[in-house]
Amino acid sequence: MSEHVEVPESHPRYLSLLTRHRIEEGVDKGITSRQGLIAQGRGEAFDYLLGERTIESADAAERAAAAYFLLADHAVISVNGNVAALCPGETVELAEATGADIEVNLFNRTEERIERIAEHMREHGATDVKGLTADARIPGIDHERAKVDADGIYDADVVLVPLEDGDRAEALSAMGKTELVIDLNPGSRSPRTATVPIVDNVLRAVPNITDHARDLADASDAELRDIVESFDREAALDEAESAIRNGKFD
Ligand code: PTJ
Repeated sequence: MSEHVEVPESHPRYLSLLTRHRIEEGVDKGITSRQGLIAQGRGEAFDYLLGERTIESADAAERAAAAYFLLADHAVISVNGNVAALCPGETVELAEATGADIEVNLFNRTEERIERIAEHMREHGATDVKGLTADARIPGIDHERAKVDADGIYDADVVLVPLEDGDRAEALSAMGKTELVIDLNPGSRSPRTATVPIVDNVLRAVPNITDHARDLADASDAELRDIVESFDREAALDEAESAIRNGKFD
């Protein structure tokens, strides 16, 4: 069991410590995999170098993601053990603001963990959680992340995949889906494959996409299309890389 530590909000590393605590709790509750701890450490290092802020190009990517959500016929938010531990309520809010489905999809898949995550999402207000049927397969993947719901990710035209592994990102893109990827490492295969690479912490990115979606709720399809067409994915990746390489320690 993780030790319970009260972190004062005035602590300079408050958010980072709170995030670690949430991931630890996720592992204790059987929601997050132990590999999720390692993924969190990797993400934290990139976030530190980015200055733990949403850079301008990430905000533009988040606005483009919101526009894609609103233009979609069927959007799905893919949830893994880290996302469920870090931002369950915020993920439900994003689904509500955009009309997207929520589907649990795991790299280290066990039926028990799928059930626990679905229950955890329901406790945070989700009404329908997909991923339990797993009656379709993403072609070209030979691990557990290939298992999806036929009326969920398999059918979707737009999929948000936070903290993805590169294999599935490539396979989803080969299926012709619009992929919105949140990943703090701009060098990872998944943001490099994504239609919209969002180089930001999932904790900041998810609520910011929701804010943009609410802001764009009355926009016409022409305005939304204009936003997605003017988004430059290569420039977003370059800017994120340069922010990381040239950032200054405070
Ligand atoms: O719950 P499961 O079984 O589906 O497993 C989920 C993890 C994340 C463990 C699994 O997909 C995995 O091993 O992922 P990787 O290959 O470690 O990739 C995780 C990526 O997410 C890395 O590029 C990290 O930099 C990034 N990352 C980690 N924490 C965050 C993050 N990106 C955004 N926000 C974060 N908080």
